[in-house]
Amino acid sequence: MFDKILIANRGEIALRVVRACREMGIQSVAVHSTADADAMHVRMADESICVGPAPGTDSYLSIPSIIAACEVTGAQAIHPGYGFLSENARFVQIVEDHDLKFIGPTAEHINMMGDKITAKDTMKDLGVPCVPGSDGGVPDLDAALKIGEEFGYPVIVKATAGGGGRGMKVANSAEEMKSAFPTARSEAKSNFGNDEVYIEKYLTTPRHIEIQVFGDGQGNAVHLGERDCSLQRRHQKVFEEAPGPCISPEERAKIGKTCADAVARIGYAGAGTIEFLYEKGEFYFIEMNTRLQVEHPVTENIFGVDLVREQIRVAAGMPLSFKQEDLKINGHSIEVRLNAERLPNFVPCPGQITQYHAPGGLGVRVDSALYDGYKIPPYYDSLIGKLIVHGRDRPEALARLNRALGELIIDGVETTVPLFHALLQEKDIHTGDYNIHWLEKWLEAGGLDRQ
Ligand code: MV4
Repeated sequence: MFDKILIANRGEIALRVVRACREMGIQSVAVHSTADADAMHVRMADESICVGPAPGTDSYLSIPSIIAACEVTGAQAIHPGYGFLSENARFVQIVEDHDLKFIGPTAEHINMMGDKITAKDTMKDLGVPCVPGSDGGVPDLDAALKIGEEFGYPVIVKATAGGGGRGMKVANSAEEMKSAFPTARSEAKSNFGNDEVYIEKYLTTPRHIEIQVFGDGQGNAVHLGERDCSLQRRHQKVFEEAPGPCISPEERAKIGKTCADAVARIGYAGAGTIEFLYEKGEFYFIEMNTRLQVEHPVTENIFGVDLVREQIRVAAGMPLSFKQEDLKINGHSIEVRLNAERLPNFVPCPGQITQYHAPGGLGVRVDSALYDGYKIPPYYDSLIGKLIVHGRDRPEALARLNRALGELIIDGVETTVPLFHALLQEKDIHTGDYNIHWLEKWLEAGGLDRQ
């Protein structure tokens, strides 16, 4: 096992990794920008080192600075958290070239899933159900129009180098395809430096269901069920839950086994998330994320496992500490993202926290790097914490979320907390009757005003 791990991240996720390290008896090294010298992750780690000026590109994303920080502190492994360098295959290669361990999958697997056409081809070959559409890249408008006729409109044109909602164009007719295709292509070229695009049947009212998988890098893998992350605004998740309110135990076992078998076959190492659209009882693969996700705590809650601890064990060459048959779901968990943003337009709202009080009690977890007097810098993502509740069933989790939100105090900046109070008034949230468009439609209809 490693003696010392460097955490190439900030905020709540850096703190999350510090906690796993401490429980495992591993020394932790925080890195920070000049703007984060007073950050909680720096205070809580065993050591810290400055890696550059405030902008992320000059600090948390600076590969030479992160590698140098490992050499200076004697860290043997790097945990990337999410975002920043977590899915950067070039970084992983450089880490390995310096005889350090990257806590995550190989550069090869990151590249495979980073290219969305390759990811889909791979998954299809492994028996994972995919959205019907083009067989790989679509070279020109003529070919695009043929695909449109074959599968029927609406279809969606996606950049192979895109993902997470970036670089997509919907075409409702052949006429619309005449502009959607060239636009998608030129936007892909300018945004990603790669103009290759593919086409899928556009699913109009799906849910976003993602399967948590975990591989040991030796050909063994398990799944840890699904999360429903359909409540999103502009591809930013705001509310996530596990298990999915609409997924039966039989469906879970079937899609879960398909996913676990797929990642086992490719020899995948560490945590991964296989994203699906789910409509009318069918799963359609869209993308795989090769990192630990923001919403991993809901899965940890219902399975009673520490996913960061498992990531570290697997990176150190140890086996998974559980087998598929050990993994049983206990209750229901919901996460809400606490962002320093001003409603109703979700405008980032950095500034000083004048008062902070975290809720507590049975079934309440707060993953946050906030403290009284903390000054949220304007340079990074607006996520300032996550409130995660666990109950014996979904109604209990919702009641506990309501109770915990009532105890939470964050003063000095505006946050997304009022959004969750409003959502908890909605019948559809209580029945679980929502899809990927529900939140944006509700916001447009003035959902926030009708409290
Ligand atoms: C789709 C789709 C409908 N049909 N693909 C958006 C993010 C990226 N991961 C994939 N996305 C979508 N792909 C087909 N064939 C609708 C979306 C989509 C979406 C997906 C998940 C969660 C929220 C979303 C919001 C808008 C569109």
